[in-house]
Amino acid sequence: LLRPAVVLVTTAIMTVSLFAQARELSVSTVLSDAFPWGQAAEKWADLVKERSGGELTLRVYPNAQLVNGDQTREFSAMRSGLIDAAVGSTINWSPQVPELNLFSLPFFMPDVEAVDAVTGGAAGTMVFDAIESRGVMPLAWGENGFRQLSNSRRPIDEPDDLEGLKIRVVGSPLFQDTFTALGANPIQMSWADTKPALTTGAVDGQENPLSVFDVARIDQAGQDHLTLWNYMNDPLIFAVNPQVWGSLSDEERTLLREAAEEAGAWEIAMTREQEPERLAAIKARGVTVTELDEAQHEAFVEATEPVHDEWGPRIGEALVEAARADMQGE
Ligand code: X2X
Repeated sequence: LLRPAVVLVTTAIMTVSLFAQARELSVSTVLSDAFPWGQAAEKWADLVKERSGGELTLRVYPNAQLVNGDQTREFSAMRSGLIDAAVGSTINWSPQVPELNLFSLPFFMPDVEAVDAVTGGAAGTMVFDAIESRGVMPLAWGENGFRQLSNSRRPIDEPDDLEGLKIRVVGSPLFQDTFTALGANPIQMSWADTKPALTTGAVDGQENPLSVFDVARIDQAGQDHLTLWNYMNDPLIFAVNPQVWGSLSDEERTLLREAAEEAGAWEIAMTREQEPERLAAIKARGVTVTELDEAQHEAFVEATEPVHDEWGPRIGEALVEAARADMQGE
């Protein structure tokens, strides 16, 4: 026999669970939590779980598995609701959001101060508005990092050294133009195919941040030469499908956004702090590291100027100008 008090309590619990159903959102990433990028998403998930008391949870799906490894379809999948949320790269989303090519303009943002000025400035707001206008709600910034060039053939310290080298690039048209301008032979492929292609020698080189080179052990694929040229920074963006966003309470939205901002700031700081030790580890494995002096740097800048002329209008001159002004502290 159930006593009335027990019945009341049972009913109350059922009512609470009916009205406050725990909700799980899928979060796509390209890299797993072996990398800072995946750790950013896991941090976001941890904070959301903790602060919502488990009522809202994020489940991270790494390796672009929700889009079968096709990372340049991640944005479309999030827009259509196939994916609820993502921590994604500006490069991978640039085919759908041309404004994101801003970050890929070669030698445009020289250092982390410039990156922070842009993401935290008027240009950053314009980029978030562009993402929203293209059907996804952006919440916060993270960072994959400055992308460096590696290859199996020779040290590279001038554009001529790239002549004829097959360089794997992400399937984003700007990269085709940049590496063509440098005299290389760019080959578009997904991240999933990259290490095998390097290992077999189907391609000679690739470009990725130090954390990716280090964790993925790109040196094991015969990539003996690494040039530190900081030619572009690859920010990450935490974002949510707009219907999902619209279905959340104000409280949940604040929670989700603040957790993304905190996870992003945490991951950006960590990524930057770890760079010196990663470089030391890469050198210790026998990779020759080439740094550019001013004249060598300038030669790369000049060789890639046509990319700016070509892409400025596609990105939007107003955005490019706003980014320049942000960097100059105007
Ligand atoms: O594919 C790449 O090079 C990676 C992992 O850096 C991105 O997803 C942009």
